[in-house]
Amino acid sequence: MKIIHTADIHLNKPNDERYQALEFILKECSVDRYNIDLLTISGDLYDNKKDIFNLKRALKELFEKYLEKDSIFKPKFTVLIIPGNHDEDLYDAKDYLGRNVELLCGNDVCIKDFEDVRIVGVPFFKGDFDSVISDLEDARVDSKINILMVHCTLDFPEFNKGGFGDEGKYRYLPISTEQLVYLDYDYVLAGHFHSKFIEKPYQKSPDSKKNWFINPGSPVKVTNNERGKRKLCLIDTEEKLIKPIILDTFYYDSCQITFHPYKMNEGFKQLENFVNIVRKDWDKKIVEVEIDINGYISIPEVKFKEKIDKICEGMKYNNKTLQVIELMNKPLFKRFKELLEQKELENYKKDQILNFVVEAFKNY
Ligand SMILES: [Mn+2]
Repeated sequence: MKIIHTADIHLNKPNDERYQALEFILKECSVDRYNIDLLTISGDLYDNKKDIFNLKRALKELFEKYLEKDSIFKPKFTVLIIPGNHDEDLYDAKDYLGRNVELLCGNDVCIKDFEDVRIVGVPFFKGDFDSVISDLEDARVDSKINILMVHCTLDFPEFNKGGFGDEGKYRYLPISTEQLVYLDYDYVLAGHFHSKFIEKPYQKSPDSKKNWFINPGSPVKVTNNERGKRKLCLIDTEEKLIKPIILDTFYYDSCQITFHPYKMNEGFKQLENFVNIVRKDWDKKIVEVEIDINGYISIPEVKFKEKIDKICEGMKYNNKTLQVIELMNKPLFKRFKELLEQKELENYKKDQILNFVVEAFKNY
């Protein structure tokens, strides 16, 4: 079975960047290249209940466009959705979002069977994962590949705070690796951790089968914690393949550049490198860029700004640099620098010392 897995789209209103991201995902699911059977959305499809009525109507149209119009696309995949902590109250078991779109909710544990795969969904609840462990044990079948859909926090070190969008304070539905090992599902298709794509194996013992915990990260920028291009996860259960699909959806990227007065070119080069990486997406208007420039410069401010403007070509930046030409020309500073250069020290150490001296003497 071929699956594309996503979560945390946080839809707000029809036709914004998040909504466009969902359309982008459905397009990806419809292309022959992937030929998928299933799209899984593990929670937080909706952001909040504001405008939910219009949103559901728009969503139904969108799903219909990709799942029902046989002439344009090949609507042969199913969509499975579980509620997350943002949208746990926003579903009604009677909601109809289109053909082959199914909500796994209404019970503590929901089962959807395919030929050789069993999907078990846990709709989000504010409680203890232990309370559903025995249901999940019962739901597992040996004759099939077992896949768990859950919106949760896991005890992996990758799950540090800041990665949950704007809800870093809360640890929703904490699950431990021991619990997952005990349950022994082949794949856990998770959601909730926005910032990073995580694929992590876990197993009962070194010689037992390898299971996978997969968290795709948000497929679109929700907050500035989600940095870099967004991804989906492609899973092929027969080929045992797990692969990120890099998306052209709206994302956020940032850089901080510290200028050193005695090697200005390095700073310009770093900025150029960053701008080159995001330039294409900037032109396509799919990236929000934040550039912070700080440190000390040894060329006149006007010249510096001209150079930065030329590199950034329209991208906005924050310039907090301080010009220290006078200090650089002071005989004492020159002498200190010469002496430092003669020392047998690693270059980065010399930089650190010089920075410290510039910092200490900048006002003299
Ligand atoms: Mn979320």
